[in-house]
Amino acid sequence: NAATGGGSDIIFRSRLPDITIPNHLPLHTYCFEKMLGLESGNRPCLIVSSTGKTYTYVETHLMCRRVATGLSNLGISHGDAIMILLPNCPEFVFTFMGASMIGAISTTCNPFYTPAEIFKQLKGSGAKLIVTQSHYVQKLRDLNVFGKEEENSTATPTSDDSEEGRGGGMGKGKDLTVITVDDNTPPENCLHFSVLLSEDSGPLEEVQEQPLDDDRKLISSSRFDPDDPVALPFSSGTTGLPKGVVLTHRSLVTGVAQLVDGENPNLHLMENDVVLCVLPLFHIFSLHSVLLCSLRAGSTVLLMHKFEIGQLLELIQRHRVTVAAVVPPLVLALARNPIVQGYDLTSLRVILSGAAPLGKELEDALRDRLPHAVLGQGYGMTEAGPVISMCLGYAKQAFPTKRGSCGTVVRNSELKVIDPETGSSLGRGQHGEICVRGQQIMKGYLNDPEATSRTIDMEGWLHTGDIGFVDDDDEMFIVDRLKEIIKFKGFQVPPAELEALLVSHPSLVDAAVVPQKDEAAGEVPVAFVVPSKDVEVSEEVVKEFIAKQVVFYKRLHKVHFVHTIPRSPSGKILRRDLKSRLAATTAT
Ligand code: 4UV
Repeated sequence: NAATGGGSDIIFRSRLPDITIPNHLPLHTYCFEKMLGLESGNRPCLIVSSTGKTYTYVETHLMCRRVATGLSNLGISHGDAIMILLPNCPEFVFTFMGASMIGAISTTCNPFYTPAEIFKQLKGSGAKLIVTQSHYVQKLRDLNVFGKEEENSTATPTSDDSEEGRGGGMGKGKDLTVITVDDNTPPENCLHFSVLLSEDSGPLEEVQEQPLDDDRKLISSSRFDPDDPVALPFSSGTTGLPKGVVLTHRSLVTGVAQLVDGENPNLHLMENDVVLCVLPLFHIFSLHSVLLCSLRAGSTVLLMHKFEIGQLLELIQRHRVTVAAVVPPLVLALARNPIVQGYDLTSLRVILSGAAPLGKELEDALRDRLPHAVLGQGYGMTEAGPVISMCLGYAKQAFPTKRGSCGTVVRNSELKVIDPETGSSLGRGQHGEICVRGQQIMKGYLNDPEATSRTIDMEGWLHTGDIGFVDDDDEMFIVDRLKEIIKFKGFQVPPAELEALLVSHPSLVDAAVVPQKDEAAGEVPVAFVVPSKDVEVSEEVVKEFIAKQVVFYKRLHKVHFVHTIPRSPSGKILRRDLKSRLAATTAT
């Protein structure tokens, strides 16, 4: 029985035994550890779906090392942050792993973001270099990040950022290097990715595990601490604006090992697996559970630049894809789109859905279509490093699982369910807030100790803001969300960000944004706004005002005009009231 009462807490654990995890290693050393040998080194590591170009493990590792040297030559060193502003492509992988090799930190950013959204992440992360594609460079020009020559010729990012955008921090631009990866000549003031690949740059001082018996290494410039940050994705967590989530080498190595290491791995990936990488690598689900897990296991990653159902089906058929990580809207497409029947998808043996709730009917529908595949869910959160629970049907020696389950807590980790009011821990079948503890969780939010201590308590428990329960077979079910976040097709929509934009409109005095259920997207953001006295403002104007400033999935789907926003005595928006008001209006 995996539930034990440690002190007064009822703690749930995996059905798989704990394993030894080499989380003293740097992430890149750990990921490439098994695959650089004579035989395995020539196995395919990355396939670029648009061109069919393949990189073996040895080639991939070499490219990562060259990029590490190149970054270093451009002045990036241990502890520096760089931004990866790219769709899925091999350069994403080379840059991320190359940065890891020199102890630098990658902040991964959505290239579809508006200039203002990119700017906030750039400023928040303190990134010194950006790797992107030529056609996103204009967004950076709008931010005035290119220094003197362009200082007077660009637009301000947004009304609320304009001062910082022009004056301080990133806006100065002189310290920022922009690198483009496409074949074209790089735009003005940018460098081409090939500058990172020069071969005559001398030996690389790769960060290495700290040898206990070698004093020379201790004084080398490549000092490495497993608690150094390596990735800095942004997430709004349980409340507020997006924040930098500090994931260290130790957290990511632990997280990957919890899934793919051990005699009976929870997610059994093999060298002959072809793993579909269609979910964006800038999100932690794909970065961790597709890319890093595949590298460690020696599988092949099929990189898809963007989602298009016909192309996706064709690729699964052509490359005999065996493992697919998906989000519920993709399950919907696979289960319901009639064109699916025209393709041979029998190679698929594992379908992993995550990042948002998967309806049981949808699960059944896909299972009917693909009876030979194991369909299940993983439940994760950027801050949790990221995987909290994973379907045990994917284990080498699989366990039976139930529909609707989000898996079982991963090994080498503890989970408890608490009463959100009292904080006391609850037993099986009881609904409460999910909390998780283990070496995989984030170190904290970057430069935000307050938000960190609100999320990770004194005993090391990370409070997820999700409501769920654990059943008699140790399976987890998520039933609700305490926290503010809205999930549009698995993408985060932080209400606080939209509310701040709404109240910056001269005709609005107060605003609240809540999720509304939606068949295709799961949830969509809708706003309640209070207009200024005697001012006429239309729904279209408000929608357009937001649409101009945010990425497509944060756009408002409906605006309700109200006299007041319900708030608690302390001023907190009573979101539940608004959500039930919404449920009542949509029901009629
Ligand atoms: O921070 P985030 O955007 O993070 C994620 C990560 C999901 C992952 C990661 C690795 C995996 O292997 C995997 O299977 C899934 O989504 O958003 C975190 C919030 O998303 C909701 C929940 O509210 C989290 O706190 N969420 C994530 N997965 C599920 C989910 C799920 N399976 N069912 C319901 N809600």
